[in-house]
Amino acid sequence: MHVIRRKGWEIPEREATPEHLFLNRRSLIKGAGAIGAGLILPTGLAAAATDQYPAKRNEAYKLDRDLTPENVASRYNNFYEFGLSKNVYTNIDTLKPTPWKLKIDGLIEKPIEIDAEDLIKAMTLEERLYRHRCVEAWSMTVPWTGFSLKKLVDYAKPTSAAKFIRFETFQDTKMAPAQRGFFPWPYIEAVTMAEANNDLALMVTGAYGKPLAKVFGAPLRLHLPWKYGFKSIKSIVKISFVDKRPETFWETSGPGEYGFWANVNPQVPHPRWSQANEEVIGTGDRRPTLLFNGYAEYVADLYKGLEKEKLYI
Ligand SMILES: Nc1nc2c(c(=O)[nH]1)N[C@H]1C(S)=C(S)[C@@H](COP(=O)(O)O)O[C@H]1N2
Ligand SMILES: [Mo]
Repeated sequence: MHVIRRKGWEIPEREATPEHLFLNRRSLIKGAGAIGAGLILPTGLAAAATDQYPAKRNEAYKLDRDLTPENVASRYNNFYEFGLSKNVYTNIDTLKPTPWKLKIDGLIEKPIEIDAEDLIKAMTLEERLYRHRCVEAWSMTVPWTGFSLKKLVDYAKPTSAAKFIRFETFQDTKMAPAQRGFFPWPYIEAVTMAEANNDLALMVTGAYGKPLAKVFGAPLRLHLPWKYGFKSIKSIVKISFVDKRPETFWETSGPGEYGFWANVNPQVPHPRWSQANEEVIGTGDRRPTLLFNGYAEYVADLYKGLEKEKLYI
């Protein structure tokens, strides 16, 4: 079920959807079907935290296009824990984002366990308008609310041995029956410490002026707007500071197609499709894709000296 009408020349879903190489779609969808249809409701919101919304907009982050309407962005989602189609909003009722234990561990002063709600309350939130570019060659623009990942780094107090941050999503087949399927659950993502300390890296707690809806990865997700969307891990339960580069969910699932760096680059095609342009969801338009998704001035320096790495898959 799609809100977007595709034109003949657009990438067919079956080619642009990464999982197709790796699994039998049917078996997973059967699992997801058991959840039943539900409406998208901003449930699980921390009542005490809602006075943080809407947060003041940080005007430093400018857009070159319109915002994607909320009813479009919240009905076209990738969240494979809830199945492989874009209509996650129909079967995400079982996600329970409150209470939500978050662990922060690894190479830090001392391990932390905190309820996500308490962490969020302790932070000053801001709104940022960001572009989001999925590796499947579609994009949208969302007013996210959150705090810099850098603030979380300060809060965690890593030792100088920490070189990467590893993020992990929940694993719970009661909340997400589709996790019985084929993939190497839980969903894992990671960044270097330099990337984590870049201004753009955002811990997201809300969208569209409200605490995060479940489909967006409540109660806490990451957004890295210069990278393909799969780096922006949802519904995080554990954040670990480590000295070795972690293996990520998509690298493990499809190493020939998805890498650690995943920076947006229109000139480096995916093995099965071009990345030169993107469908702007909800508009019927395609636009040329921008290097680093248009954020090169913020992030290009991060990759000096790493030219031998596969920076763009
Ligand atoms: N835990 C988890 N995080 C995830 C995903 C997922 O399947 N599971 N999908 C990723 C992909 S491919 C994209 S494009 C974005 C989609 O975010 P959105 O639904 O807010 O647009 O979430 C990313 N984070
Ligand atoms: Mo994506």
